[in-house]
Amino acid sequence: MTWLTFDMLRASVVCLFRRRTRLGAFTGTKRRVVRRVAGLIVLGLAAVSLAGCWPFNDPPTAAFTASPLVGRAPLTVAVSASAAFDPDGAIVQYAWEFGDGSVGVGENASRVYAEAGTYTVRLRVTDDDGEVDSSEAVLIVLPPLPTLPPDAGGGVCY
Ligand SMILES: [Ca+2]
Repeated sequence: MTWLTFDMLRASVVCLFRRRTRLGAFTGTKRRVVRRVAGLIVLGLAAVSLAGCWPFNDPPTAAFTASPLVGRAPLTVAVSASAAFDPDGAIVQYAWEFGDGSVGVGENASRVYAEAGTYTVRLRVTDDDGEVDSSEAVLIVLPPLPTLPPDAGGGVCY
């Protein structure tokens, strides 16, 4: 019986990189053991890669819709991140900044803008490996329509 020695294991690793090795020092059964160990190492690395254990991560993509993008105050805007995705996992966090100092969480949210102005809404998504992506959209909130004074006398206005 041939035992796997440190020299044989080292020769197997060296053999993987196609460098000159002391494989010639082994004969017969020992040479076959070295080649089999090298083959097992290659198969092990391939199995780990295929199982997704290799430490690679595809980043998420932040995409969202906001509706409406323009309107008069007070304007209620609904945002949805249903178009955001992670190609090799899942999105675990949705964070919103509404551009007026307020924030929100969740795939869907809404915000009422009471003041006229231009606001930048930002979505930030985090995937299950902790990688982050963000996206922005600009909203325009117009001043409210002026309110007409009530008709004082019920007369005819010219
Ligand atoms: Ca990912």
